[in-house]
Amino acid sequence: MTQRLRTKFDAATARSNHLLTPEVAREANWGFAVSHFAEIDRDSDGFVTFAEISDFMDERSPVKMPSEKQIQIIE
Ligand SMILES: [Ca+2]
Repeated sequence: MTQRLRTKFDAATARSNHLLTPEVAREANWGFAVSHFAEIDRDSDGFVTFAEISDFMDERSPVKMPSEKQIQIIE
């Protein structure tokens, strides 16, 4: 998942110094990044870094692992 995201991000930002902007996302036909840009860009500086989109994807992942602290082992 992260590797695929990395590949997509790198491909999209190859000519933009590894920073994603709405224009770069649009040129790459990356609709998801275009439509969620404001949410992904947490510090609202107009650029999405890989760390930002990676965090965003982790948080909205449907297979998010429950916290280990919440798992009770029944003996
Ligand atoms: Ca940002």
